[in-house]
Amino acid sequence: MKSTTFSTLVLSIMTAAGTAFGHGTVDVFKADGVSYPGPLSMDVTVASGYTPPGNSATRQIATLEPLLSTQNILDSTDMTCGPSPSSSAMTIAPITAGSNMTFHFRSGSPPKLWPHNTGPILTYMYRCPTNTSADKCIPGPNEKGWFKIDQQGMDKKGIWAQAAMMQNKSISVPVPFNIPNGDYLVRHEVIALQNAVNQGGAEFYVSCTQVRVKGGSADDSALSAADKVAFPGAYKTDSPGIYVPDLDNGPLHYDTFPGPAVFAAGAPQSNTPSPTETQPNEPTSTPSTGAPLSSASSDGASPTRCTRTSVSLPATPASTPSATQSTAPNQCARKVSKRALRLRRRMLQGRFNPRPLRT
Ligand SMILES: [Cu+2]
Repeated sequence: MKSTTFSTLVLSIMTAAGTAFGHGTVDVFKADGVSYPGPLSMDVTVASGYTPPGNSATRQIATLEPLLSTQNILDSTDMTCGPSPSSSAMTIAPITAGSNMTFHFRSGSPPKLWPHNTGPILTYMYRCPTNTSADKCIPGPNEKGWFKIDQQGMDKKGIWAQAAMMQNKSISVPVPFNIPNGDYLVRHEVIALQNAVNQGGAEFYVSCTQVRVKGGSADDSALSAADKVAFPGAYKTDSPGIYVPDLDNGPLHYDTFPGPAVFAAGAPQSNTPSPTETQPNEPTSTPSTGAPLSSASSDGASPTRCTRTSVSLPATPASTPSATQSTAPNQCARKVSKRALRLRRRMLQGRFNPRPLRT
């Protein structure tokens, strides 16, 4: 079967090319209206005419290649802040509690579009010890100090939050309104699941950004209820949400994220979804008052999301209610499966057409 062999060869070449030009890291981090460049990856040859970033608040990483979800890698210190990161970034970004920070991703240098549209985006924070500024803050590898502040999977239409990144949009992450003032590391984690039908196939893109929170709590009590985990240590190669064996046949939902529940800022009830939206280039400053979030009820009757796998593009920025961990069976899956298949077929037919990269 010559043609089959040829196709396989072409696929291999495409995969290799995708490896060379794919993957990536933070391009622009934005907080309190200020944009900070991402770090220059150490494995990227600087093209002529390309100016390396200046005052990055994000720690440099050794490579744009992903961390794969083998147990060895998940147990390595690369899972803390990315592959062999620098111990410090150039600056510390001030950020107001209750506001949104945004992450824009690139692939390669000079920047190209983020290449993946399948998988969730998770964000953690680590409170630096008293009198340790964020640029000198090094979490211990077994230290349970990371709490999850956000997770974005799919919206009700089955659009992955990550699909917006492939459309050159930024991902908006709300900073809890009542976390203690002071210095933190923000651990941002994009998980690409397109190969997650096999254990070890998920790709992790991890970064640590140095921030200084103001406008939050004066004391530390708010964090006492947070479910804190260690990186490495929080994930297993077969964790639900990392190993997704039925990805290609479904799942038509993604309702179990890896890691702990999202820290609920000041909310006594644990099932209040925090509104997380992908809002390109517009970090909205919406200090939360601690009142129950209206989106829970206005969104629809059920806190269970209609979620499914899809490779389609959002017509509008995806709005992803990021509820706390839910393993409830998804009642919407069957209803939307036909549409998911249609969207997937459309993608395969090559109608996918990302907008040109911004300059
Ligand atoms: Cu990749």
